[in-house]
Amino acid sequence: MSKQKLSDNERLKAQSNLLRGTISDDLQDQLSGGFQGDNFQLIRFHGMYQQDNRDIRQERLKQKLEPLHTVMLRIRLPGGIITPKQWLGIDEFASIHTEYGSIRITNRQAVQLHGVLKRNIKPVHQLLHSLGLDAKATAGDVNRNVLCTSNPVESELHQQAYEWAKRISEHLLPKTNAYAEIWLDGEKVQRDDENETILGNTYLPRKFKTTVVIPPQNDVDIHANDLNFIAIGENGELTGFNVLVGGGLAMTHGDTTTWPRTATDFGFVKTQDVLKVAEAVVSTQRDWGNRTNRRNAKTKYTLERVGTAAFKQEVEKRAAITFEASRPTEFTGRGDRIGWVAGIDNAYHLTLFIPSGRLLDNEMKKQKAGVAAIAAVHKGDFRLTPNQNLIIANVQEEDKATIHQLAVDYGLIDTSVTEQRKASMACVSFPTCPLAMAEAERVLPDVSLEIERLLDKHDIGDRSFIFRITGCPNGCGRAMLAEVGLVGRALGRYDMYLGGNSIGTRIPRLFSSNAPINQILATLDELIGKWASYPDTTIGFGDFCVETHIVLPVTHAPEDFYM
Ligand code: SRM
Ligand code: SF4
Repeated sequence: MSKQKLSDNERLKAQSNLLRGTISDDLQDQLSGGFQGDNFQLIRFHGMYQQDNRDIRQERLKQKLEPLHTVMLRIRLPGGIITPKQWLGIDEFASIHTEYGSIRITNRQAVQLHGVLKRNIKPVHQLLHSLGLDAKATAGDVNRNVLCTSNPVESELHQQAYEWAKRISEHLLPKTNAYAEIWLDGEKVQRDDENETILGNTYLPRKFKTTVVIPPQNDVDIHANDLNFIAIGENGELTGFNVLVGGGLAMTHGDTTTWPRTATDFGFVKTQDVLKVAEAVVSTQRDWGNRTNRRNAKTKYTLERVGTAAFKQEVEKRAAITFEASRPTEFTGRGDRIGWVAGIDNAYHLTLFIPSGRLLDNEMKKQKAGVAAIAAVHKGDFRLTPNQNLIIANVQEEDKATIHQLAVDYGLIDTSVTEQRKASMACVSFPTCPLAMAEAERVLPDVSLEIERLLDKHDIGDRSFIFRITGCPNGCGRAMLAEVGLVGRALGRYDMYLGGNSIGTRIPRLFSSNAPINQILATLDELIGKWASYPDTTIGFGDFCVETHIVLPVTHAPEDFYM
């Protein structure tokens, strides 16, 4: 492989002077709203993507205007925890200085601000800094925002697990001073003082994703991630983690050298070895990952190419540890428990269902204003969930009524939301995502309504299945871990995958290709009808599809994925 030509991103990283490029010069050029040349890619390492509004792109082209360039900025929040004060700062910026005026909770527990004009980019980074936040490494070929199971009631382990998510995130951050210099007017440092010992001077071959998860919840969807730490506790004390490596969901239509893959179990490690193991997995992928073909550059492909045993052995060597046998664990679900729950610490937590994580005020709803109103009085914290919802966490008994009333007043509590709707997810897609092939977030409400009608029609309105739509095969909506997953092909047309399971441990299989939504719904009508009349009424829809041979299970992707 070393003889093959490196991908252009490798040149770009090598020539970037540790991620500085000429971003500062580009910032001065207010004639163009965009970033030029390598800087277009380099700003990603600083948490930003250049975008334009695709709804008005053609119109601007007709008028011979440059696309209205803005950036989408992604804020790093390990474990998704944010204080009310930080939220209020972001909320004000989103209202005044972004094209869409929205806050988007992502399915990796981060916040995205869409439509930030060039002149507002430096101010927003400075604002984040003043709030104790940053956008470091939320994009680019680095370790991204580290996820942690969000439900604080689930176990006494949450605080300990969350601390690990934060530590792993900090430990694996780029060490370059570029972010401080460019955005925070930080002092320039001597290049010799910057040492990218973990990521290397050309960073990773591709994006890298890490989670910390507390069974029985698999809300973080471990199999979408390169590196996972499954918390193991004894009597409320965290003793260590089972480590899983090499998950990932993206593929490319028509390219069978790309596929989704579940992560491989490497074994158990004690807490004292966590950072060593994280570093060893990252550095093995750094050195062994494919730097010639970005389509095959993620850890999942490295594992398949070198073999899982060889990769694991190398990690053990680098971390100077031996994995013990994984401890038994069981996942039972992935969803959020919407509504109030009592925590173990005499505090209460209110999980709000936020459709596709989009907080936006308009004539119909004022949910963004509602969260801001809660933030103004809330003394606990907020937690963003990997299902794009929001938890008002650590509410004291005496404050419960106030918070509840605010949530009701602003339409943040809607008891009519069905279990099916709660089990559904979509990626952002149009109008901001430049890679979108089909709608996702914007069609989810209508498609969900139709699915609810089908469940009612077959008298099983009390049942639900994990349903996800993703606007292209990059798979951001994690459709490739759904019981029914739609993957965009073209406007209005989707591939339908069936046979994932409710706990997210099985990849679904292609059932129909390039179909319009009405055809997909007609197929679902028939299949849901069969599910409704199946004697075992406890079986999930994905398992039903496998058990009745509607699809063959994918037992070992990649081998049997394209069968
Ligand atoms: Fe993603 C690229 C949105 C989670 C796989 N993703 C993008 C971009 C930045 C488009 C781009 O490159 O220009 C999208 C921005 C759209 C917009 O306008 O906001 C985008 N991805 C999202 C989010 C916001 C979806 C959401 O609705 O929540 C999620 C942000 C997470 C975060 O906070 O960091 C998001 N993306 C995912 C996931 C799911 C996950 O990680 O749990 C995946 C599949 C898992 C995986 O990585 O295998 C995912 N996104 C991708 C890929 C394909 C990567 C690959 O392996 O080939 C791309 C394209 C790329 O990297 O080249 C991509
Ligand atoms: Fe965009 Fe595709 Fe990701 Fe959806 S899946 S946000 S369309 S890159």
